[in-house]
Amino acid sequence: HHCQNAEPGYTCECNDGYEAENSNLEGTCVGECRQHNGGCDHECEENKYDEWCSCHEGFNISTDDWRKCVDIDECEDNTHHEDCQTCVNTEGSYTCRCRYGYDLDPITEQKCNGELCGVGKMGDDFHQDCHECINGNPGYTCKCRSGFREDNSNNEGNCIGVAIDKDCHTCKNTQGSYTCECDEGYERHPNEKRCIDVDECERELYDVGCHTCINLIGGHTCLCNDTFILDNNSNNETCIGQ
Ligand SMILES: [Ca+2]
Ligand SMILES: [Ca+2]
Repeated sequence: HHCQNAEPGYTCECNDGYEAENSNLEGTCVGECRQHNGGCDHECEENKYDEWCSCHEGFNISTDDWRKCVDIDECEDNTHHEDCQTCVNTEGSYTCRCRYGYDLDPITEQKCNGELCGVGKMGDDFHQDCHECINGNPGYTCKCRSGFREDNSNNEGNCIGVAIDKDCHTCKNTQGSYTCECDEGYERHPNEKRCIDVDECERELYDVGCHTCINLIGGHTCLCNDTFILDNNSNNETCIGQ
């Protein structure tokens, strides 16, 4: 700190807390780094003029105390990797929480790797019944060939059979599509894959003993003339005399 000419070289007088070391021609003042690590949390550094503390990677010198090291919150100061979906600060570092369909990079643990469709294995990373895998965020969705519908309801998109109308009574699978068979009293809609009621009255598909035909969904019944009643034994589709 203060040098005096000497023979040979020079000697030093040091500030409080420092010791002169004149074992070589370059007299230096040795501070407390050699003793209690200079009070530094991490590293104590010094030269012949001064001493200072430095911190390991991921830490900064505290603004309150130059000896103290404080964790850098990489999440707060946005120095984390942009592919880190949810940044999680840790002491001296940070890691990431990844959304469904993404994995934490095993080497850095500081980004999320996704792209299930491009790099994934069919049947493993994405559903084997996914005809055309499209990377989503999160996960993926599927585009399906005609005759199939997309089921992305469970984050595990796939293409399932066909969209069966609830009014298709008995669905019969065909190559790439399906057809419907209908219960008695119904027939296939001329243009749509569903079953519709047959109007027996309009088509005169009723018994001669049915005095006034009344159409019902899935069947029909009759109004009977005076002194006649519906015949339960004929499914209420004819009138019998009392
Ligand atoms: Ca940190
Ligand atoms: Ca009917």
